[in-house]
Amino acid sequence: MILGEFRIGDLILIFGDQLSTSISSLEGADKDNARVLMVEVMEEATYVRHHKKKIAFLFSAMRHFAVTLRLAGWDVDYVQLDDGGNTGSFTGELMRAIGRHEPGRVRMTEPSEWRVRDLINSWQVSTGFTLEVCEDDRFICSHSEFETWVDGRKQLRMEYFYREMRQKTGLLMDAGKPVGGKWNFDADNRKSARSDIFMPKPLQFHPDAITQDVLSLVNERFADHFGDLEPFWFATTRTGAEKARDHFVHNVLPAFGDYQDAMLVGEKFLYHSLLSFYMNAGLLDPLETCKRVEAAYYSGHAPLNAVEGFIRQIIGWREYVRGIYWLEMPDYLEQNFFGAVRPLPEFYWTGQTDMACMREAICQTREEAYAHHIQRLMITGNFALLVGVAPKAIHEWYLAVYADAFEWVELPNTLGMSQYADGGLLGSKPYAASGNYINKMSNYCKQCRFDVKQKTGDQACPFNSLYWDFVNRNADKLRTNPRMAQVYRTWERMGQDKQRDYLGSAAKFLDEL
Ligand code: FAD
Ligand code: DLZ
Ligand code: SF4
Repeated sequence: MILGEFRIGDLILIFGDQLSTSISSLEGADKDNARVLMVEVMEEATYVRHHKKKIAFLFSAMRHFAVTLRLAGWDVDYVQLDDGGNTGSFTGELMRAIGRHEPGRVRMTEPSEWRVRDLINSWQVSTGFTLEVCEDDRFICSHSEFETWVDGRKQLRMEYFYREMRQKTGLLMDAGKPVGGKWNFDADNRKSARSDIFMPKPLQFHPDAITQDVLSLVNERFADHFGDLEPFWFATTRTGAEKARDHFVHNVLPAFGDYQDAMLVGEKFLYHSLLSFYMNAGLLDPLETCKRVEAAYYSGHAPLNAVEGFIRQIIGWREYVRGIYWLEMPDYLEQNFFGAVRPLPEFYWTGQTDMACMREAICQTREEAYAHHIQRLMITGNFALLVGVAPKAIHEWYLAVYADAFEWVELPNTLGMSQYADGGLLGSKPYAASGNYINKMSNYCKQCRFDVKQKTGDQACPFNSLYWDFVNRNADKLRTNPRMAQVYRTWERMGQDKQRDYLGSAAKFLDEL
C-alpha cells in the first residue's frame, strides 16, 4: 500500500521495557497505517546471562502486551525467540521487518540503556531510514531538565534534586511547603524488625497459558542460566501489576518506612513494595503509583514517614540515578576509583558460604530474582566493596540476577552508590560497614558460624577485619573526605598491635577467598 510518499507508514519498534499503552512512540500514530514490531532476541537475553525468572517475566509480559495492543486495534508483528529465521538481534530483526513491511518510517521511544541507544545511532546509517526517536515521557525529569539542574553545581546530591521533583509534581506539597514541615522523615525509618506471623506476603499470580509457554521455552533454552525458574508468581500484565500495587498500598505501605532498613532470616520481602520490576518494564506508571501512595496518607491509611519515604525512592532516587546514568555514560561504566581488580567470588553464584548474611541474600536472589535494597547495598554490595571486587564484575552480577535490573538504574546504584567507583559523584561516602551494622539491622548473625562480636581470628566475623583493611588500603583516597574523618581518627588511635591483628586477619581471609 502506498500512502503519500510512504508505503505502509510507520513501523513502531517497542522494546521489552516499554510495555505501556501510553508509550510515546504510539502517541499520535495512526493504527490503520502503522505496524508495531516486538522481538524476543537471544542477544538481549544473553549480553549478561540474566536470571531465568527475569527472562520469563519479560517475555511473558511482552507477549501479554502484544495481546493488549491487538485488542486495542494495533497491528502487531511479534517475533518469538523460537520463530524460524529469528536472527537473534535487534538489528537483524529490524532489518527483516523492514524487508517484510517496507515501511516509510521507523519509529521508537528512546531506549532506556546506552548500549541500545548506540545501536540505534548505527541504524540511522545502516538502514538508510529516517528514524524517529521519541522522548520517554514516563520519567518525571527529562534529560535536558536534569542537565539544567546539574549545571553550575559543585556537588550533586539527591536530596536537593528530590526537593525540586516534589515542587514539580506537587506530591506532598502544601502551598509550596513540604507537608509535615520537613522534606525527609528518614530518621524515623531505621527500625530493626522482628519475625511476625502477621508479616504481609506479596500478591502472587498463577501462570496462565501464555506464561506456561514462556516457562517451557526458558526452561529449555536458558537451563544453564542462574536462578530458579519456578515457582513463578510475578504479574505479567498491567491489570495484575495494578493489583500488586493496590495490595501494597492497602496491606504493606503503613509499615514500609519503619522497617525499610531491616533484614530477617527467612523473610525475603518484609515491608517492601516489590513494584520495581513492574515499573521498570512499563507495567506500572511511577507517578500514578506515587499518587496512590500519597492518597493513602491523606485518607489517614498510612503515616507520613512511610508515604514520604516511598515517594522519595521513586521521584528522588529512581529519577536521580537515571539522570546520572545519561549524564555520565558511556565513560561511567569504566570508573574504578579504588582500582579494584578482584574477580567476583564464585559463591555469588552458588550461595555456598559460611557467612549467613551473604548466604541468605544470595540464596533468596537465586530463588526470587529479588533482594531488597539493604541486602543489595549493605550485604552483597558491602562485601564486594570491602574485598575489592572489580566494579564491572559486580555490576554484571547485579545486572544479571535481579528481575528489575536494567543498566540505567542498576549501574549508578552498583558502581556509584554501592562501590563508590565514581569517587563520590553519586554518594558522599562509601557504604562500607563492619559486622556491627549488619547485626544491628538483622538477625542474621544469630545463625552464623562466625561471631560478630569477635574482631579478629578464625571465628571472628570477616566483615570486621575486612572493614578496617578497606579503610587502611584506601587511606590516600578517603582520608580527606570529611565524612570519613571520624573513621580515620579511630583507626589511627587504635594502636599498631590492634591494627596488625586486623590486617593479618583480613589478609588470611582474602588469601583463602
Ligand atoms: P521498595 O523498597 O519497595 O522501594 C520502592 C521503589 O523505590 C522501588 O520499587 C524502586 O522503584 C524505587 N527505588 C528504591 N530505591 C531506589 C534506588 N536506589 N534507585 C532507584 N530506584 C529506587 N533498583 C532497580 O529498580 N533496578 C536495579 O537494577 C537496581 N539495582 C540495584 C543495585 C544495587 C547495588 C543497589 C544498592 C540498589 C539497586 N536498586 C535497583 C535499587 C533498589 O534496591 C531497588 O529498587 C529495590 O530493592 C526494589 O525493590 P522494591 O520494589 O521492593 O523496592
Ligand atoms: C532484558 C530483555 C530481555 C532479556 N530480552 C528482551 C528481548 O528479547 N526483547 C526486547 O525487546 N527486550 C528485551 N529485554 C529488555 C531490553 O534489554 C531493554 O528493553 C533494552 O535494554 C532497552 O534499552
Ligand atoms: Fe554476616 Fe558477620 Fe553476621 Fe556472620 S557474623 S551474619 S558474616 S555480619
